[in-house]
Amino acid sequence: MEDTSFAIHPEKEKKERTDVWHDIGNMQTFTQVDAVYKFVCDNGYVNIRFYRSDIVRIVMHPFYEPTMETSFALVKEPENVRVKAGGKQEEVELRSDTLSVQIKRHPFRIAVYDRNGRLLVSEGRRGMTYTARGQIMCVKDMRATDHFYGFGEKTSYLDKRGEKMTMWNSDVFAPHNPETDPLYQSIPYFMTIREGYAHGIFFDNTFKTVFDMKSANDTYSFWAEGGELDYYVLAGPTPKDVLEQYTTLTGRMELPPKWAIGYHQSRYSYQNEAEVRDLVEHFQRKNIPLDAIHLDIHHMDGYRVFTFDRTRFPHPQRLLQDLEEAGIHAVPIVDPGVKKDPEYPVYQEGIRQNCFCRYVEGAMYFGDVWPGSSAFPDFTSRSVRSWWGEKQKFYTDIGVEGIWNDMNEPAVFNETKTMDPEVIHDNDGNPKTHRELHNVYGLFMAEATFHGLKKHLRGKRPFVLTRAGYAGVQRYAAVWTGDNRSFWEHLQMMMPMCMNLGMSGVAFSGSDVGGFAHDATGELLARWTQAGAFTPYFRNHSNLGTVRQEPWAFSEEIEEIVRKYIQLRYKWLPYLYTLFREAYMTGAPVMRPLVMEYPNDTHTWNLSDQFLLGPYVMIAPITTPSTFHRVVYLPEGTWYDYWTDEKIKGGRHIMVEADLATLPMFIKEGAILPEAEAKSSTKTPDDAMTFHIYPTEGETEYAFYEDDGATIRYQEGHYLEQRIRCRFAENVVTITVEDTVNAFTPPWKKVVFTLHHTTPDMLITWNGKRVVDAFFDADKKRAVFEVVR
Ligand code: MIG
Repeated sequence: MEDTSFAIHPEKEKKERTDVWHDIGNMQTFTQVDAVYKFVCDNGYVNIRFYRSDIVRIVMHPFYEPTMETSFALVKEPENVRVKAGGKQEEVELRSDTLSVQIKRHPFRIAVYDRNGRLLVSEGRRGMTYTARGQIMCVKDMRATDHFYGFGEKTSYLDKRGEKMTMWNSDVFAPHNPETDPLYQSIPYFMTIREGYAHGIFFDNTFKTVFDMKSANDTYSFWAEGGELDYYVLAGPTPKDVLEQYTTLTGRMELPPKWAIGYHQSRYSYQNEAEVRDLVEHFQRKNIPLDAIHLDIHHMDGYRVFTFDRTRFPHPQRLLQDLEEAGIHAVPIVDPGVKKDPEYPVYQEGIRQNCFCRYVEGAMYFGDVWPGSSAFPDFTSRSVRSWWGEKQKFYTDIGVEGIWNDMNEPAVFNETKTMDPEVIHDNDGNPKTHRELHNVYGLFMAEATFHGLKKHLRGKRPFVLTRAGYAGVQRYAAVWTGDNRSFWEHLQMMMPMCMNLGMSGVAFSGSDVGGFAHDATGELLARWTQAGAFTPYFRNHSNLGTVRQEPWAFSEEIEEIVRKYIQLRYKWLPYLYTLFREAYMTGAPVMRPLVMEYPNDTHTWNLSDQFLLGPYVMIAPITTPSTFHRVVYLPEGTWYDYWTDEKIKGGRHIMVEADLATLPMFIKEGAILPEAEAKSSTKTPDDAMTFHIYPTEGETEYAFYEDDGATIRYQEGHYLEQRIRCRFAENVVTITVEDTVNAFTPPWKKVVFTLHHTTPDMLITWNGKRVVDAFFDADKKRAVFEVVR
């Protein structure tokens, strides 16, 4: 070699650092082309475009004008926004009705203010930068009062100030620690809460990205390995506004079928038909509600997707029918890997129709997963997604309505844990490497599954559960937090994880109740079921080789407690369902950190061990062993202990006693809460609806939502919406119920009102009529009366 030119290989010289960060430099020109404001700088090109008056998009590329392409996350086209552009000597201002973008010329730096002149984001010594290798980074000023939320699925505490987080979808079986990062989902988005006001940034870049809210005292940054520096500033000013803005860009969930928000039982794996039937028999005999049983990978023939192992599951259709009669849905797992097997029709078809990922030169990509060497559908291509969608028919034909997508990071058994970054994705004729599209693989797979199911369910709502995803995943699937362990620490951690998923647009999330890996104990299962009963997604799941974790697996005492809380879940379904409707309409999460409702309250900023359901219900689980008390923070206002109705003044921390059978729960004054009866599954119609009212001086109201819980007819207006009002003044309680939308007739006719904290001398009226037959429970200080709808 030394005899050839190799001896003077240029790389031999390469001792200089390649990662020098170049500043974008000064603004040279500024032009407007239609609604896009274009800036040419010394070292880069920037386009700015308003999507709405409260959403502005900023895109930079160091070497050429930005393409203004968006990722698959975006569902929103820019609106016509009235913008005033003004150029002064030192800076350019772009002003909508809501935002003012102020751009300094020397050097090019961007600041965004809201309509009240409040500074949202700004750049100082550094702003937009890049390296010769095509990495890009944006550095923004950070205030001492900034707190950060969102970032999708991250371990550790609620407030991400002081954290540095990477987005690179990863299958992590090793214990999830506070430092374990990244996990399965990549949602490159966050919300800043500063002095009670919120704004957001969505960095729509599908390469590996890093958010650094840690390394500097007065700046934070977001970085990507490649692509364009493409981000949206969301104006807020409340946390709910930011979620409305973010989900305007990335979409909202559709309403799940009601069965999907019931209780799910899973294990890796229920191995055969007899085991599944035995499970059903146990749930029925023990009077424990159940809506879904998951079929993990053992249901397949040699882990070939869209097959059944006919020894273990000889009559899947009959099994599914029997489950259906018992009110139970089966949810089979479907992984992306398709076994390389010339006699396997799905593989044959995929090959013949060119559905699998390849290298740019044409060679197939194979990776090892459960079935051995496997090919991976290229979900970035529309035709492959519709092929995969058609495959769902294998399941829908026998009555399946929900699918569980696992391993879709994609996980591959090799050193890097995933697909070769050099694999090329067709991306509908706009080819890109896996390095660029890795983080969206799971999102595309969920899309294919969701739309395939939806098509074949002909008007019924599908349920999809996904492990991996990107921004926008909420449009297609619920997310569970993957392979946690039966550790108390993981019960603790699931709260901030799910709350931050909720702050990231994913309203439908949950953790494996009881813990996946490691052995659960009865006490852990009891406490986790208490908390899990109030997470949006509620599934007990455990790993191969761990102790059994079904509700009855430990002792009668534990079974009793677990039953009580699963039943409680069913009583609370109408309230939860109304919150899911809110998520569908506005993007607001079901499970909320306190900071969402009380952003001004310093105690809430990093409060990670209690959460709210909507604005009125506080859940404060016990998350340590042999512990029968805890401190609970109650924000300002008056609260009631859910179990005793004791009235408690808020704005302080309180000490609460809670034996193993008690989950501390508190209701805020002014709440109106619907409650159903416990039942064996959501298949059983409600014959009564109870409304609990916690009166407050003056007036309070609640918008109750109900529909058929199964079809998509609600999207054409077939639902019931009731406005329930309660006015309370000088011992007179005035309740009015008004159907604001009456296009669905619920099965229940009987309506029960329970007024908390009343006295016998109170005068009650309902829809203008004096209620004379209210029953007064002196012990509980409750007045109860019944009417017919
Ligand atoms: O790596 O299908 O997170 O819920 O039971 C194991 C078997 C593959 C990982 C999932 C887990 C599931 C398991 N899967």
